[in-house]
Amino acid sequence: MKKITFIISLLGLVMSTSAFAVKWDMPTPYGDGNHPTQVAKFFAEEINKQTNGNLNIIVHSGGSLIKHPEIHRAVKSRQVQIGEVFIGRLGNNHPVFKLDNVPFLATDFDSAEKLYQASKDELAKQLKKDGLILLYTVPWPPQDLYSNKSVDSLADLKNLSMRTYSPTTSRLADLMGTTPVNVPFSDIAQAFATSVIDAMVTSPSTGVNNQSWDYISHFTTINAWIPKNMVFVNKRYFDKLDLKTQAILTGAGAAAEKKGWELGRKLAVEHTKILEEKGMKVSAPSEKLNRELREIGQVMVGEWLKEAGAAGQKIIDNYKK
Ligand code: PCA
Repeated sequence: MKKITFIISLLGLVMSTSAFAVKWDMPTPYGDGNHPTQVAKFFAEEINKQTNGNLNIIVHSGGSLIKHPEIHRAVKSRQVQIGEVFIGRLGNNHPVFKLDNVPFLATDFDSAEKLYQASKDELAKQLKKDGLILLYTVPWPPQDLYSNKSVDSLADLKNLSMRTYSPTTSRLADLMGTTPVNVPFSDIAQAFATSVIDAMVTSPSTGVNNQSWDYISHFTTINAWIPKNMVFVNKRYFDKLDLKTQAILTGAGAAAEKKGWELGRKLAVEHTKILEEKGMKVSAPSEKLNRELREIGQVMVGEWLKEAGAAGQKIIDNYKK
């Protein structure tokens, strides 16, 4: 009798934990030193904890499982269950993804949050068309200008090669009178060292994570825009979870988003300070440069509205409300 009780309780134990545990792979594009990946790990740990290991999400950072350009497709085609991408990369799929990199529209965190809220429904709607559910976003600090000389006006950048990372930033490089060169995050140092690029617009965090002080001298705080990463899950996999687990996943997404936005704000300050401490020449843009860049911003918002039509106008109206 004792033996039977033992076997039954053992069975119960096995059933309540690992025997039915679901394992999900979560590819992320950036390495462990980057805050979006730290947020992804926090998100996965929360779910693991709250489900007693029944939903075990494994974060594969830095494109180790799937390279950045393939992650969206991999989740869409159910090769993996969940993943993270830089929103602006998908710019050619739909204008709402382009909006994430439009410069001089939302240049501080309060505005960026407002723009996110105004565009969130459209973002979720476009993901849904691919069978994906938006779980959370993580912003990068504002995008600033890295160069190897002081830049007083756009004339100082003329004909230089500018690193880009999305369709919108390629257009920006054009309008700045520079030559756009698409360089992935992991190749930045190499691209500067071999003179493939002379300048870039990205966050202070990118510089800190790539030790930019070793090969770039100037950092101008143009605060051009605040782009985001997003994490989405394939709906078919989400629907297979019981309701309680679904709620845990959504809840952990909300907690990750809160943490991500707090981190973005914090790192904007901390990482700019590190660049300065490491010897980069950090300065605010001149009035002339500011004016020239804002004019480009207006052109790009105009172009975006033309492309995005009524849905785009609605987002901008809501943002400006
Ligand atoms: N860093 C990433 C995306 C935006 C950012 O600040 C990059 O430069 O690729």
